[in-house]
Amino acid sequence: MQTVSSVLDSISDVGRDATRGGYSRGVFTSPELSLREWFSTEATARGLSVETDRNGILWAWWDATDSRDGALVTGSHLDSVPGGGAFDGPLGVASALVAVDLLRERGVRPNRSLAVTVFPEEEGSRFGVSCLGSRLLTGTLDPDRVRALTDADGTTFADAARAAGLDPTHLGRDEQAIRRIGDFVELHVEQGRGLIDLDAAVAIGSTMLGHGRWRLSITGQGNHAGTTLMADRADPMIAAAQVVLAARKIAAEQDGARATVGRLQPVPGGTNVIASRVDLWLDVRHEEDAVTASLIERIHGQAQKICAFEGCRATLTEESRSGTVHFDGALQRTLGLALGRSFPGTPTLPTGAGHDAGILGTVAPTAMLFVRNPTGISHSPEEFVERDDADAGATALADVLEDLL
Ligand code: HGY
Ligand code: MN
Ligand code: MN
Ligand code: MN
Repeated sequence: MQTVSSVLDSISDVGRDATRGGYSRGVFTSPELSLREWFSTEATARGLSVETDRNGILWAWWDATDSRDGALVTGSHLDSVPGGGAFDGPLGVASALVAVDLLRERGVRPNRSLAVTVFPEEEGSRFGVSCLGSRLLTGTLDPDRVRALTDADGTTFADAARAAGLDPTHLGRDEQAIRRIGDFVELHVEQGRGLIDLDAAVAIGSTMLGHGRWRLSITGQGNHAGTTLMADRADPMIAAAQVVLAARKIAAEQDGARATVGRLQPVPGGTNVIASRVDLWLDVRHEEDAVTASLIERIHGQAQKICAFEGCRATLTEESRSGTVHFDGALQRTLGLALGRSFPGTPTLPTGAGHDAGILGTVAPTAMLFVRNPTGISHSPEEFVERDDADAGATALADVLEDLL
């Protein structure tokens, strides 16, 4: 039987990013499309029947009963951040496939169907909106807005989805899919230091930090770097630099807050050109949704003041937002009991990262399992999971699925 590591080894060359390091597997780009192919092959080899739904979500079915309604669903995502690690997403998918092998080996006869799923654009790295697939499924995103989303090259989501074999006119809330999700359990690599500090291989998710993404466009006066005196400039890059520092200051003064500018794009982006515009993206998170709202408000207010002083203008656009999620209590207890057999004393752990399980929590009970990452680093090539911990995760997932089937 395959181990999680051997399943992951089979995709370890897909989407390697020679420039950034790590992996760049944007949704519906060729690396992610080949991972979708890989998933279908792996699932089919396990006797699962694979379907793609209207929103591009892959479902691999163990049809244990004559209905798929109220099924037990597990899975994660295969898209990555640019230069991301090997485990964020794929660990959950590979562990679900190995958990199916374990259930079969144990001779488990499910009382309901089981589906292993892959959600598209969880990272929102190509089209900007995180958990795009699960937001479409639950109807919390306007399909017209999604169709018009564009990537860095100006390709629309509609065109990318069509090229991937979807009919973009069918995007949107999927009542059948919602009926089919009886419970959803997602296994994921831990993206912080929690399991290092707890000295445990596996934890049950307790809460998921609320988070939002905003685009701030700062316009100034593009001009020549040599002929424009410093006093005569309205340089959006100078304003942007101050906004980045202001965001850091505002978040640092708010207990538990996180504010990140990981992406900043000057236009036109010439070495000898004073930018006419700078776009930057704010990722702001806090456990209390009202605090997240006030943080972005304060950062925006500061940005307006900075721009007024620098002779620039700032426009803020919200790209996506999700409230803090408290995972389903009953499901958490079931996970605790299931893990009690082989993983006594499994801790619970809050996550600062967002996941599809958070979005799906609006339509079904959801829970998460986290697997130790000994570097405590994620969204980076340094993200890691030891082989034994990866297999412990799959065993833990199989224990949980067995009790829920
Ligand atoms: O951004 C996040 O928190 C997740 O990794 N998509
Ligand atoms: Mn991620
Ligand atoms: Mn993830
Ligand atoms: Mn010139």
